[in-house]
Amino acid sequence: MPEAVTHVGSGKVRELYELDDDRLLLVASDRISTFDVVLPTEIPDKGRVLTGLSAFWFARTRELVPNHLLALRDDGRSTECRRLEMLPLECVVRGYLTGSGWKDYRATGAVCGHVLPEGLRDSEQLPEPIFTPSTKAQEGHDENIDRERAAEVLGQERFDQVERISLELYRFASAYAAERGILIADTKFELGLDPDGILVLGDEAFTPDSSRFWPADEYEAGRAQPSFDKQFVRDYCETLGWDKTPPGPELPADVVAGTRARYVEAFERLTGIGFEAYLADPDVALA
Ligand code: Q0Z
Repeated sequence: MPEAVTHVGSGKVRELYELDDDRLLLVASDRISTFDVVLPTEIPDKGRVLTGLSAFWFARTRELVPNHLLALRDDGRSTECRRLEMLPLECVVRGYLTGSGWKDYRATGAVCGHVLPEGLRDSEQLPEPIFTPSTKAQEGHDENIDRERAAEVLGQERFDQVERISLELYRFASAYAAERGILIADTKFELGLDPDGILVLGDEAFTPDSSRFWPADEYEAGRAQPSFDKQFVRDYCETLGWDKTPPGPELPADVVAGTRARYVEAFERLTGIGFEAYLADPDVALA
């Protein structure tokens, strides 16, 4: 990054810089987190895989909703984006019952105000995908909020639009991915407004960090599902008796190599693009 830019934010595995008044630079690192802890060992090319996947989905969903992507840089991990006024909630869509959705369902029979049929099992596909927004926590976990509260925060009309677009995006990407052997169990996006008040998709979209990717050929309701990308890391961490508080463990070379291969496999299956071709020219992801 030769130009002088101001660092404006850090995520667990990404950095955000200001290019000018209207543009941000989003840089995906090779850091990986598991059980909410960032590990000291990086996964080579993970940031490029996630940036390429996000760019691929932005290009393919632009007819559904405009997005913030202005340019992909040659490093394959940095994107120049339009600066938006982000909505004050996370847009979550669930097609399967897992994570906090499964927890809330077991406790109350409902998720974010969606009352669900009785007798659903862990990881079961829902009759219909549901929009389950959450608050943006400064620290710790986002908290699910019900549709009524979300409609108060956004206003009813904007809420209806955000829900409709979120469901359309999920239906499109989950159908596309399922044909390629990957189930997108759930996903989280961030939407923002451009200076004209137009709703724009920001942040990242349908990456394995913003979604749960499950291998379709191993799917079976009634139990927790293996993660497409992080399962080797989780399995290795479980062998250590680590208490899942920082600092996390270093990863051995075979776990790093296996995990890198899974990220590259997800990229290639979903995009149909060879990862080497992406590295040679990231703009192939947009074609
Ligand atoms: C995204 C985040 C990251 C830390 C702000 N187009 C946009 N306009 C305005 N704000 C954002 C975006 Cl993408 C925005 N985040 C999330 C990303 C590091 C926080 F890489 N925060």
